[in-house]
Amino acid sequence: SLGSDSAKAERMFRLMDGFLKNDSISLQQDILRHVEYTVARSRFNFDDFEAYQALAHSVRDRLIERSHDTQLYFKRKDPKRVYFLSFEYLMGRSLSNSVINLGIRDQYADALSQLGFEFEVLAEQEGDAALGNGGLARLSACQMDSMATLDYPAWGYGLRYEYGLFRQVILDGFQHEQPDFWLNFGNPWETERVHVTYPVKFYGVVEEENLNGEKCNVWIPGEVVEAVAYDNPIPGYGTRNTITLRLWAGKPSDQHDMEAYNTGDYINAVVCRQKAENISSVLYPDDRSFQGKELRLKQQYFFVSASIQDIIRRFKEAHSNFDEFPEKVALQLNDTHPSLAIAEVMRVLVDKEHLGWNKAWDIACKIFSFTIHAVIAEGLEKIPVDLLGSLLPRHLQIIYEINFKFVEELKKRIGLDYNRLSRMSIIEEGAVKSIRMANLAIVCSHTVNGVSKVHSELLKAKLFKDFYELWPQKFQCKTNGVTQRRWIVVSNPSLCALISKWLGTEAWIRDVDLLTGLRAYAADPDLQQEWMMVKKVNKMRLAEYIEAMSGVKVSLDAMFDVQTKRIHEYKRQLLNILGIIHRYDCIKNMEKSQRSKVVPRVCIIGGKAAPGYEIAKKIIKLCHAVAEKINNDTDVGDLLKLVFIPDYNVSVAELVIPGADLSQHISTAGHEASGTGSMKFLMNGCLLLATEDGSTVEIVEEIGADNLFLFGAKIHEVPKLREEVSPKMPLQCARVIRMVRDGYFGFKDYFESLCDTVDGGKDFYLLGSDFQSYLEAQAAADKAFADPNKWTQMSILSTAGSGRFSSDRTIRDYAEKTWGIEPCRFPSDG
Ligand code: 8GP
Repeated sequence: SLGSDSAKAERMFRLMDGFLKNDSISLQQDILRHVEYTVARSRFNFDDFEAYQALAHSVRDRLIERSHDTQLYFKRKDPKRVYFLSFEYLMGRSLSNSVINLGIRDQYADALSQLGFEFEVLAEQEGDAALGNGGLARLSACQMDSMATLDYPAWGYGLRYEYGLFRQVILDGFQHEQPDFWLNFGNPWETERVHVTYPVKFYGVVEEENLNGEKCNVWIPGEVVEAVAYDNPIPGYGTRNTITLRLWAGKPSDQHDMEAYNTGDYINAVVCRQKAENISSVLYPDDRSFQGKELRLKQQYFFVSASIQDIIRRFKEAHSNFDEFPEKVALQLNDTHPSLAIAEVMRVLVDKEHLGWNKAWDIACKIFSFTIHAVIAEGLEKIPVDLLGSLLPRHLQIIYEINFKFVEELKKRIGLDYNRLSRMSIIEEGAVKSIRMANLAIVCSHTVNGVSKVHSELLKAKLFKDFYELWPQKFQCKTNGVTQRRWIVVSNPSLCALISKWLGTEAWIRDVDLLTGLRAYAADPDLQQEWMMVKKVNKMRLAEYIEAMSGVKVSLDAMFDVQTKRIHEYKRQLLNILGIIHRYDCIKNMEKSQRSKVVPRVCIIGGKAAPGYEIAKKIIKLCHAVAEKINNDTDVGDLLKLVFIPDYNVSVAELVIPGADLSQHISTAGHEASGTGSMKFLMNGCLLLATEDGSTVEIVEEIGADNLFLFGAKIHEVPKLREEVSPKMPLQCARVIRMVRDGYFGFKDYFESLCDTVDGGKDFYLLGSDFQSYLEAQAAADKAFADPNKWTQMSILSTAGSGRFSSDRTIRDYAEKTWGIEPCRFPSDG
């Protein structure tokens, strides 16, 4: 018999022979074992994809060990934890990132080569996990990496969409969307926790009941869906800590089925089962505006309810008194999408835990913090009251109650200023009565964060002015950051090695401020020479990819000028394309003898348009039409090429960013909350051509205005420029628009409405008024590029100044100033 618990543990430990080993032979054995028993292929006959699967499973084993250690340690120490609620995560691939963070990349590469495989080739087999749209979603992924690396006791929560962001396919220059059924070949990283499931209720009615003489509300649901947990390990770098991203999937509830089966409606009962799975099936692909759709609301509540149940269960394992809840729990709302969590926490504390309203509200106000990623009011989520009332009747009551108490309090503070009261109310009256989710989040959260300095100031001065005047102390700024592990170490190994060589240490991978040490060598000819070599190798890799994707051969001597991000009018890809047409026009009209003076360019554009966003789709088509013309013009040759990179995603970004010389971040000032792409390019020594918007303003503070190319109207100038009755269209801009209108690139009628957005009298995004200064910035970039040493020095200084834009800094800031949590590091770095 096994006897006592410790004897049991002892014996199990001996049976398992300690932890998995990371020497070459053990790794080879593990991989082969997974080929044979997990992938179920013969170890004498398996292809690259099967080798990748086996490899991934062997890495996963190691992640699981660490994740168990971490969770046990957290449980023992019982620190305050942060729960990061985000509707979207853009994780991309996991293999390279995992082995690098585990510190066993070289061991794996060696083991694989002994088996006749190349690590890089197998890593290419992995598909992207694209459970998000753009900036916000990739930010969540970067922040998870930092939370793990900095040893914070954190959990990420989200939804396990079966269809991630659509795949972009280009046919004849037009975008088509195809479903991304990313789980087709299984997902080796996740673990389904069949026992971690929670019922999530929808519809039904609320009844008042009498509980020990007190009235209480009981919600009788009309539908119950089970949420099942899928855990994804997030390893930290240089630590054993491995935290968890828990994603929920819909599963039919037995409870609900029984009723249907009992009524004899067997077929309908089975159909109902499928309906449950639909909840988590598809990601909404629009990052522009909220969707007042029932399924979207269902998704939001589904993930919020399951997460809150999980958090409360964990709390109750160690505590019985809810007074301690705020000492143990911080809940971070990543934008408004999870803000139903506020109503849900209130419902659980009041209706189920019977704490009483005031006490419950006091607790809620201490645990929630909120970060907003939007700039304009139109981007804020509003949920029609009727929709919420039918789907979540009890939550609607709770939100009304929160609002009633808030407005009463407000009247005491500001008097009967009805305009202001109605602006601040959580309920918006009007044709469609709605819940303003941002107002709900602000009223309850102890902290409201913007994502860059200018964005945070705009929130205070415009979007949430009324709230700022009421609660100035709530408003903070947490400038975004990105993880240098993914964006240098994984995606640019040659630059990583070069930086470590010159700094004499790899410590910058955890302590990114050390990058400033590169400043001392920025003018050193040896470093410059090596730096240029690294860029060349990365450009070569990118050039091969471009040729494979588009058939266009590009010259490595040309400046690689990149704009990759979601396609939006405010991000002004159209300005870029008009600038390219202008450049083309200039080359065409130049004396042949002058052409040798032109700095050759490869213009690279990539990004997805929301499926229903017509103008954005026309911008993609225009890019292709212009590319077709330019790339086939022998007059122009290598002086100018334009390529559109299809299906831009995280793994494509990992290839594109290290190979860029110049990158464009040219939003109309006041429209980009932060921008995080610029930070990735900056880290990779790419020079920026940018407007003074979002985080660019802070980048300028860090690297100096001399080391990038700024142009365009400033934020405070924008409203005045918009007021001009008929905006001046500079001749050069008018000329290129005319070329498009006249059908120079074909599709005359199709592009008409696109041209109207610029010269149709409104020019809301100020392409016309910024055009001249855009061309000047481009000319300055050409001039700088013509001097390779100068350019390389600026490039080194860009990387050297990028430390402030690491998500490590952002997360430390959140931990200390917003969440009140401390590192909890597993005591070993083995
Ligand atoms: C983005 C902002 O547009 C960008 O400026 C910022 O850098 C990024 O968030 C991270 O803070 N916003 C979104 O991606 C966004 O609102 N997405 C919603 C559709 C989910």
